[in-house]
Amino acid sequence: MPEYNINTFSRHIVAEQQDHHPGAHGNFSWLLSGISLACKIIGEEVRRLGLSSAAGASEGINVHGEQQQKLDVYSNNVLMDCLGSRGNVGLLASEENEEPVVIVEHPEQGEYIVVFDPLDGSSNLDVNVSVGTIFSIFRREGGNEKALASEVLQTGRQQVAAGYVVYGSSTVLVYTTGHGVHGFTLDPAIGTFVLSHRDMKMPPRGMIYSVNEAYADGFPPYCRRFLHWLKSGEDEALYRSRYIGSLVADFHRTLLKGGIFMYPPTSFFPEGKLRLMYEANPIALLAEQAGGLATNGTEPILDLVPKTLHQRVPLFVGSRHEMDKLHAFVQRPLKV
Ligand code: FDP
Repeated sequence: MPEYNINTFSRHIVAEQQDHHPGAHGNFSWLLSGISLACKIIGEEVRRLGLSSAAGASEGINVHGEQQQKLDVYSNNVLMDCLGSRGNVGLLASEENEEPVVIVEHPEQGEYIVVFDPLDGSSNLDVNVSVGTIFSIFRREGGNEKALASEVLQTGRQQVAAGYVVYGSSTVLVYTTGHGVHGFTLDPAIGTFVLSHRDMKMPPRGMIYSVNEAYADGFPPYCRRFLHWLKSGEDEALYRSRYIGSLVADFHRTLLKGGIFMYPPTSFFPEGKLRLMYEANPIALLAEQAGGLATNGTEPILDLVPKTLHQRVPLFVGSRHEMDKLHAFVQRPLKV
């Protein structure tokens, strides 16, 4: 009989649980399988977009005043349903909802919090560019006097897991529970995520920088100086530029090939555009776990204390070499 060895996402998370939490009852694995199910459903709709009625803008404007796509709303509903029915999720917080949704009030039953961006990069949908889902998982702190909704406001270091799914030329799920970063490719023939990238490491140095250069005149001086250095050819570095404008896809490339992705403060977005809780935090945990780094220019993203669910943050993420170079251009020393 031919040898057969298929390592699926479910099998991998159960093995991780046995290795690192032998006493666990499988609640966490059950939660992650809810995310994988939701992302398969969303991925299928993304693939059929030009054919289905889910194409185009919805009538709604989201909490940030942005035009929602029908698929943003659909993806949000799918995740709310798949995670809300697991029985162990206490709170769900999404880019598309102003406030966190309380699913199970009691922290001992609803022991997890999931924060997510259901469809990141969705302004690229109508031109067939890769989009993604990003998620971040926390444990409920419980037993304190805080309002339920504010339990979500934990630092990135407190994440128990984070990951994303990129709906690109293939559908790839990348996640970490703090024991390395692992990538799984959806095998459409069997409808299962199969381990394809074990223990991913970001190269210590890359040859690509990624930023929306159209805003460069509005960047702080240290960013402009760093950008100038990237293009100078000094240090035997011949950088190429790549910017998709879809965070998950831009980060996925940075994880695999190294280099740096930046969304600095701009004149239009003085605090940066990206969101701390459901964009920067999960990306930062993955980057650190893969040997890279993510900061807001001066502090590691994972150390920032969130004040609100939808707060924005400047994001610089990438290989150690490029991140060190960037910080050398920042006036204030980095507090790492
Ligand atoms: P989008 O608005 O299409 O959802 O935060 C959202 C995001 O995309 C990121 O995915 C992307 O990196 C960024 O915005 C792109 O912003 P710019 O168009 O300003 O470059």
